[in-house]
Amino acid sequence: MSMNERVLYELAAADPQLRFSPYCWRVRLALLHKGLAVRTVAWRFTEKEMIAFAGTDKVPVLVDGSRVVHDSWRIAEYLDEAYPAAPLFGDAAARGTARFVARWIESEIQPRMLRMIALDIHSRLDARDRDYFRRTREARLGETLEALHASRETRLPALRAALEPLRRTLAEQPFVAGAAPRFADYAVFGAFQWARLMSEVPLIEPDDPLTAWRARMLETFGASIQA
Ligand SMILES: N[C@@H](CCC(=O)N[C@@H](CS)C(=O)NCC(=O)O)C(=O)O
Repeated sequence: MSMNERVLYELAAADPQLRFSPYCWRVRLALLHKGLAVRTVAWRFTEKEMIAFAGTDKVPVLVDGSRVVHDSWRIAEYLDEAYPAAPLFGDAAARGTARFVARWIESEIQPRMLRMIALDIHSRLDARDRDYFRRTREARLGETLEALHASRETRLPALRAALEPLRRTLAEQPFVAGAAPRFADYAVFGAFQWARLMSEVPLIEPDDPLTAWRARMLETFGASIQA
């Protein structure tokens, strides 16, 4: 790896081109936002030694020349510090509110999504990751992947209801951050990208303001996020 190279380690499915981590998508969009080129590396759950140099067992990991940063939020803060043009947050107050959006999505929305798509994720994983994913997620969720899958229709209304704050926001303004997309949008988009790429389950209805927002996001970023 050359000294000035920028590399992003991203979670991949059996198909190495299928990158599905919600946290990795946040960073991919942040880099696009800033117009920074990156080489991405496919990483699997069980390849812990590949990212041990970064002092973590989770992706995303960004290597930017001599800097190594992990954790999507810390990577976003690092990018704004190192490349102030095209800010991901704005001022400190906007960053504070974006933090709330990211933490809300992680704690309230992604766990609900995971319960709906866990078996679909499992079926798309590389063979060497499947046992690890099943063991860790069944322990975390307290049910088998099959049991979660069988009851997912009954949980869909509660997920849609939980999205109401977002729905009301996007009925009043085009993006989560306001007039244009910023990191708060990328935090939300990562979750939907994860679900969309790994499962067929329709989480949002066609006439939902969230559907129109997602279309605006896909339009803004084009082919690079439509995989
Ligand atoms: N707080 C971290 C969370 C990162 C995270 O949970 N990454 C998942 C992929 S979505 C991971 O690498 N998990 C490894 C594992 O479960 O062993 C961030 O925002 O980057």
